[in-house]
Amino acid sequence: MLFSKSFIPILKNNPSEAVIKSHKLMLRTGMIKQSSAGIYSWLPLGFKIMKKIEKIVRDEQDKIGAQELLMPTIQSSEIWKESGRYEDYGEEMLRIKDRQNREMLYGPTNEELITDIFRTSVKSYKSLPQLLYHIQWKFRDELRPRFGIMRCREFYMKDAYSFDITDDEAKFSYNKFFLSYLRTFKRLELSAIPMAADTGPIGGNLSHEFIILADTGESKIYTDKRIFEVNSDNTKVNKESLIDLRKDFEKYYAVTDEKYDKKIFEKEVPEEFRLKTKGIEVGHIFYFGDKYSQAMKASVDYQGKKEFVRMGSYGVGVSRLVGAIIEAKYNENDEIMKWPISIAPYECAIIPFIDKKNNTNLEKSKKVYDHLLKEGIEVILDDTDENFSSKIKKFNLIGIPFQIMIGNKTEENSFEFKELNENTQNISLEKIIKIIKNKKK
Ligand code: 5CA
Repeated sequence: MLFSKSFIPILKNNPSEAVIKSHKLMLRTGMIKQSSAGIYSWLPLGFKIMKKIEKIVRDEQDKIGAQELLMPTIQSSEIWKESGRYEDYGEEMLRIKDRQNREMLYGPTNEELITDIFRTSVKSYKSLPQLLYHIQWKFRDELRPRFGIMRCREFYMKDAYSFDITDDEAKFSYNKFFLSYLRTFKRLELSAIPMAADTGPIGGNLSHEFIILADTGESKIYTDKRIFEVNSDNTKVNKESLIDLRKDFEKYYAVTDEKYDKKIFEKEVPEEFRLKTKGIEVGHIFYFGDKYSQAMKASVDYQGKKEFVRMGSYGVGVSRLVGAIIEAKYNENDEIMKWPISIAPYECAIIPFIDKKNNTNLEKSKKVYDHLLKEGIEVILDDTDENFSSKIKKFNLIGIPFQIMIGNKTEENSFEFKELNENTQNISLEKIIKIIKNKKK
């Protein structure tokens, strides 16, 4: 991409309406544009990042054997009346009438719709377990949308649903998602901790929120610091290993506000390990047994009778993750953002010093650009005649992890090269390519 042709509407200063750093940076670098309260357009830079996050989320769902489908954003009120949630959901649900005066709604979540799909198609326990997911826009008419895309009204979510025959099997499914979430957040270079949580309007009695620590987070958390040391690498996807994994985490106190009990916290956690802080909820998983299957009559043939299936649901805030990663990675004082390479909008920026009278630097840059593209590196070349130091500032904000600077002193095959937050080095193009490719592995 040539910067002159890109659609990245950068603002000179931080926008005054934003209070947290992710919101400021997203508006400033033209990642999003508000269209009305809590509703945003995703501009190319922000959209590219979100799509890369989505790909990692999808990949980890596929790895535990979940199958992707796509349900619509607009749902009929009928199925919500069956489950009993049509009234319960209250004003957060956006209700719409079509031209036949039928009551419709913009889906805030999909337990009902997936249960309806399941019950019309699956008849025997032999088809279980079924793990189904989709990645789709949701709408919740939040009373106070704020912090940009962190708490907005229209957001992009991965929601998965599991169907099993027994409690034991259903918990195995739950634990598969538990592991897949740890893996997903690790690939996004986030340290997310699973915390015992309330189930709210989704229901059930087993639930974990996955929280990343951030002062600007809206969830209050109480935890034993030793939970950060738990290692989930090399966990196999079998019942025993997954039960052990849950136990490894659950031996440490880690709860959200609604579950907090001061007495238990102080009894279970030695003082030096106590941590009371705030965090951002990036994922939430629930086990609710036959709550929906019974209400909506979703049963399968099992041992000569009809048995209501046991269900769980599993959400990741794909659009919220964009903001959460900025909260975790953006150094606001130095105005340097560094995206993990796996989700960076571009992997490398070429930043030439451009002299209007002499275009040798631009020509050198274009050669490097072509070479990197041929090597499969995603690259953006700043061919504008903005001054060099503001170009550097701009790329520090955009957060592309590698920069190549090209000036009058650049020699034949020795380039000023830097990984953000590291020192500059003068090295050959071959070495640069090697470093970037290594990082991508
Ligand atoms: N049906 C369940 C699981 S699929 C469910 O809806 N869970 S949830 O309500 O916890 O939402 C899942 C994830 O979506 C949350 O963990 C959060 O990361 C994200 N999310 C929820 N509400 C918003 C919002 N208003 N703005 C941005 N992201 C949100």
